Amino acid sequence: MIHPKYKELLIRQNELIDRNNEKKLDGNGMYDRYKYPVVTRHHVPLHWRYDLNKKSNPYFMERLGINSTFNPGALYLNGKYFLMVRTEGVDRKSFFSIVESENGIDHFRFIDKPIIWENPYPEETNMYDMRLVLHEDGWIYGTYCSEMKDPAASVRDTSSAIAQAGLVRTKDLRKWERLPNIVTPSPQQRNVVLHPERVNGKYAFYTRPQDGFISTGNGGGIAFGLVNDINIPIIEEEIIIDEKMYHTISEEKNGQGPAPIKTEKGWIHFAHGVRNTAAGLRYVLYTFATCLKEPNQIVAKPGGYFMAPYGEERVGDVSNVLFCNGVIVNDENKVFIYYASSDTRIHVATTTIDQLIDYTFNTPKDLFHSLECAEQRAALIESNLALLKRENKQ
Ligand code: M1P
Repeated sequence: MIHPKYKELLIRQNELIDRNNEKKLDGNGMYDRYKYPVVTRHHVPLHWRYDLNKKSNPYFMERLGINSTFNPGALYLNGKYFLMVRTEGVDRKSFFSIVESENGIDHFRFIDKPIIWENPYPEETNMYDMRLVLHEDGWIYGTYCSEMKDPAASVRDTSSAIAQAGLVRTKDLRKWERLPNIVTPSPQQRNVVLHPERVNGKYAFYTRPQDGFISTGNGGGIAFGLVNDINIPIIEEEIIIDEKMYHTISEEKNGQGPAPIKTEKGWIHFAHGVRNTAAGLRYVLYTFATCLKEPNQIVAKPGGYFMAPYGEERVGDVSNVLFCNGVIVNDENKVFIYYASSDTRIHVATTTIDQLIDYTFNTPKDLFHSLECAEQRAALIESNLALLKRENKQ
């Protein structure tokens, strides 16, 4: 017999999912934020968490609880908005599951069951942060972080880990094929993203070489590498295209977000930059553009960040983190930026291709030194004061 509490909780959950989202009114010309997160752990279906049977679960306990839902890959398919959610159980293990919405800003619902595929890597312990890409070869690929215990760690060391780039593909988001892990010259990898088109006839990847699991060490920066055969994904050479840099938003490390967006002016990339603070690492989102023909050549890069954690977004399991690995451009060229705050829940921000181009190509560069930055701002102030004077005279 179904526990009577189920119906009660289901009504409350449906109210949460059916609630309309609202654009916040304090937009900055770059994007608009929304009032409510689009996916939280409370959106996860009750029958994924509770044993509904009154006999085996008399207190209606959450038997397999969910801790958080974050860092989703995103895909626009047949006019619908899909997110591949990093769904983390209370046991700390993340798995992938899909939510779907008709309009991209609210009413996201989990579909089917957690995603499962045949696994040739029994040592893989955790998996997360999938980037979804509809490639020109017709497959939908997912690259993700495949994590395992460091086999070289001493018996007492129960936290050292190795991160590698996992690769899967599908045609329908239901049946998944696991390909071999992507091999690179670097000992560790996270934030590996497939470019949607072939480059020089090859599959192209953005990577993030790193020496350690948390610290990138000597390997910092977003890199670019080519693969001859996607079924044997080996990147022989990684060339850094956007390096981490002293006293910037990506002083500590950075990483490609979702696959770049193709525009008439170039590929627009979202990436995260990480800096150190007395309170720990701070993750923000920035953009840059690369050349249409050579997506490993940066042609524009605004100074500073595009988005940073704000208000309640600043608090969560890993506070002060804004992370984006999923973006959608719909048929009307409206851009949906799916970002997670503080490794806890998922939000959306909307903008347009025109706004993104204007922001990425016309925002002043980082000049790297305080006095030069002050001069840059003084020039803006002077030109504005002159404009105000002219207009006020009329
Ligand atoms: O906790 C913040 C982020 O840390 C890692 O990102 P990166 O590899 O760039 O440091 C990832 O574990 C990511 O999932 C997480 O949001």
